[in-house]
Amino acid sequence: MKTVFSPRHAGHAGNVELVAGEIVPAFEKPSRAEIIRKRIDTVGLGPVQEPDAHELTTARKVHSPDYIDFLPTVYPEWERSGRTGTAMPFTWPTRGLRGDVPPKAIEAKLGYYSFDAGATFVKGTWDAVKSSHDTALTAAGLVKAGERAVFALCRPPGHHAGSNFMGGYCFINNAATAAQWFRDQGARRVAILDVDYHHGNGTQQIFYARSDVQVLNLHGDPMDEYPFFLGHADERGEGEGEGFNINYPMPFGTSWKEWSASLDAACNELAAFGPDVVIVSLGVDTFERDPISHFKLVSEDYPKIGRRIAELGLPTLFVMEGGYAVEEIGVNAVGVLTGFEEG
Ligand code: SP5
Ligand code: ZN
Repeated sequence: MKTVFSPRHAGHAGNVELVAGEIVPAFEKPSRAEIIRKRIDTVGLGPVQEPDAHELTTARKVHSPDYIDFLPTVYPEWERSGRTGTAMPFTWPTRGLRGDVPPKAIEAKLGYYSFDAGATFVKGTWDAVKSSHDTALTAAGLVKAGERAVFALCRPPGHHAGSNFMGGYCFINNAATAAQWFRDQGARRVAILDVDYHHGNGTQQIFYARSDVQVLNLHGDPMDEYPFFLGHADERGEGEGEGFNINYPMPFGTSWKEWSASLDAACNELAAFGPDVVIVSLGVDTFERDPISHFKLVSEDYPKIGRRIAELGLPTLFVMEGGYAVEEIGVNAVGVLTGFEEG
């Protein structure tokens, strides 16, 4: 399997996050991608290439153009306003406030275009975000050109980014952008299978009213788990999109037996939809020792995920999302891919 990977992800480094009242180093850090990259060589998964630069025209179809224009301006504006360090939102236009007036001040814009404080900026963030976007589209191009499956080793991840909001370490929704790109290239239907521990709230929101992109999400129950405010089983799409969004929320402590039953159900729905291509939002934060998650998958389970997806017999684009148990992230993420290749 070919991999697309950009060393430019490393510019998005040194960020901090707020956890239970304390500022700590962000869990989403460069070593995640580097360890996966090394594991690809260790197991001999296949060649690794850098992405080609892509225009943001496709991203502007799944995100609002003003949101895409905002992202590269954040850190320069943050510095112009006299600040240093990590740029992070801290004021949001919630219920009863004016969320319809785009503000001028950078700290207000950060809140206007986010749902939490988890998407933070340093100097190299925009360049890394753009390289992650380019990685997904370059990998999509290889699938279109006939590869059975390609791995987009994206960093930062994307599935929490919605049409006009960032959050949860995500800025541009790489999987959604790739789905739109496949549609524009003539794919009639595209399925996104999101196996990250957290609900892909951005991906759901982007495609919620569409019937051409099916979105399937396996995740921690939003009654108890981040991102909390979306991802319930009764969210099935709206209008044209009714029936094309399917959620599989699961309780803390879920292990392979129950998790794989949801994966099976999702794969059956996916097969019935009959897409031309599958995009897997590949998070491995379902792992038993993930520091911020509560599922109980073990390393031996990840190849089984790949084998189940391979059974679909469809062209497949794997897009890297979350996973914070850094020591095992290479074994687990690449395990899915080797499992797929054996399947
Ligand atoms: C792409 C992705 O996986 N994003 C996840 C963002 C999660 N951010 C919120 C994390 C809340 C962590 N709870 C603290 C537990 C630390 N012991
Ligand atoms: Zn996650």
